[in-house]
Amino acid sequence: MLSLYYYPGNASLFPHMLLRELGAAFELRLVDRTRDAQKSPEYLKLNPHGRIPVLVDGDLVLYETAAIALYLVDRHPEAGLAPPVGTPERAQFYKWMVHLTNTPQAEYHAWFYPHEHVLDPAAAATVQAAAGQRLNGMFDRIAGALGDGPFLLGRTFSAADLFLLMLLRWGRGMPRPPRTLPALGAFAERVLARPAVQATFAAEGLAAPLV
Ligand SMILES: N[C@@H](CCC(=O)N[C@@H](CS)C(=O)NCC(=O)O)C(=O)O
Repeated sequence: MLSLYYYPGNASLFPHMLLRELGAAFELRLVDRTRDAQKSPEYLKLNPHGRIPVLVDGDLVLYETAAIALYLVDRHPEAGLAPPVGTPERAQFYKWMVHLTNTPQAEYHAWFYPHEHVLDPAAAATVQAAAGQRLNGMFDRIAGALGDGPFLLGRTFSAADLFLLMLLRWGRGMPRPPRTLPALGAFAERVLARPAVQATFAAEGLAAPLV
């Protein structure tokens, strides 16, 4: 049985959606961020960085959202949530997985936690505003690449689309939420309509607005 250590709406949302899309048997283990459980000695044994999520599969303990997703799609090739290994389509899938994790996902850290990016607390507001501008540019370019899609890889739905949905959700409180870009708004509706995605949001108790 797989165990996913999660907190509602956190980076664990993506692997949680993916587990449901794959039809895998798994259990959820709440990491109570309200009590800083992600920094507890027990949790730090799973992820010394004190970050959510972690996936446990038998003896395997895995952190980093993108790595967890890549592992899961490889374990369930029959689900077709990633193109076959060694194909140009698989290369594009890797591109999106890596881009989403090291560009918008990383930038969100400066948006949500600007005080961790400054030595002078007075500079935090400027750092946050700059992160917001950079995120806007990133989502403009993602929207341009997506076009009418309907998905990041074109006609084929993949795990990368779940990743993008989570990142769109994280921007729902920004001055210009990414869903306001027509291509991204239509994409979000498309992915949110999937039964596994709806089940995930319900299980995490996430209420509207979802993105
Ligand atoms: N690169 C990591 C980042 C994970 C991450 O930053 N998770 C956040 C929640 S979205 C977290 O655990 N924050 C708690 C903390 O930093 O104390 C991944 O993708 O797994």
